[in-house]
Amino acid sequence: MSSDKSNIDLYTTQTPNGIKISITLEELGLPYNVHKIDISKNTQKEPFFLEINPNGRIPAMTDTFTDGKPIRLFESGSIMQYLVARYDTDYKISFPPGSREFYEMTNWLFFMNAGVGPMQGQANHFTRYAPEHIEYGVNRYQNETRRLYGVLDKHMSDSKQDYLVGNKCTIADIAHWGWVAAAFWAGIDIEKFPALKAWEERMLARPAVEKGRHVPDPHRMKELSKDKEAMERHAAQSRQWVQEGMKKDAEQQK
Ligand SMILES: N[C@@H](CCC(=O)N[C@@H](CS)C(=O)NCC(=O)O)C(=O)O
Repeated sequence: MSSDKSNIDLYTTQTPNGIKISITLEELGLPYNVHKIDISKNTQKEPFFLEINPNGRIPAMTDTFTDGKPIRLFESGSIMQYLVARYDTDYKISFPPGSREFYEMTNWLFFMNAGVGPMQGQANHFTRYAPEHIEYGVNRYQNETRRLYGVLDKHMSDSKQDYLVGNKCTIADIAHWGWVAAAFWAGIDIEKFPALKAWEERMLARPAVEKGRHVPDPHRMKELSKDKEAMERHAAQSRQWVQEGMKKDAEQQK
């Protein structure tokens, strides 16, 4: 039996990595079931979830593959590549495999997933979640994130196009959006990157970004960025479970 129809279950949390997938699904107009994974309660480390993503991190996804059997997907970049390869047959948010633009889109997708995501994630960690202020860690990761933002800003400003590749919103743009929209959380001032800021706002005006960013919970980064007390409360709550999760992970490796 073969299946061309989607049967998508998305396991996610409302984070920059999680909303990459809900926004992609909304852009493609695909139906999907959402399973909220509470990372503050370590649900991502439960056996049922590790069957889908052995790395114990969101986002993860299952679908019925073309052979009619279930397929699991993990790593946000891999999930996005799967979704466009299988369902974006009109190249609404991608380019034909083998084309020049396809490889340029892949360049920026990997730039996000191996560069901006990990560096900004560590900047978040040292700026918001570390139990003590470690100047070296804060500087190292904020500076590296700023450097990467500078690369993006220059690219947007030099190309004079609306999106990262070929003047079309693709998975490369979608992958970056949630991170750039949360720059302040890592201590990065987006005003210093005007072309990138304009791109971030252009992306937000897209109906699929507006819909997908609120999965599975409301995206509150814009509001949070204007409220210092709420920021501190949010950081304190997150710090607690991030530290507990790290302790559990370390104990398991002993
Ligand atoms: N490289 C992974 C990163 C995934 C990731 O770090 N997810 C975070 C949330 S944004 C997570 O699940 N954290 C829970 C944990 O660290 O246990 C991807 O792109 O999918």
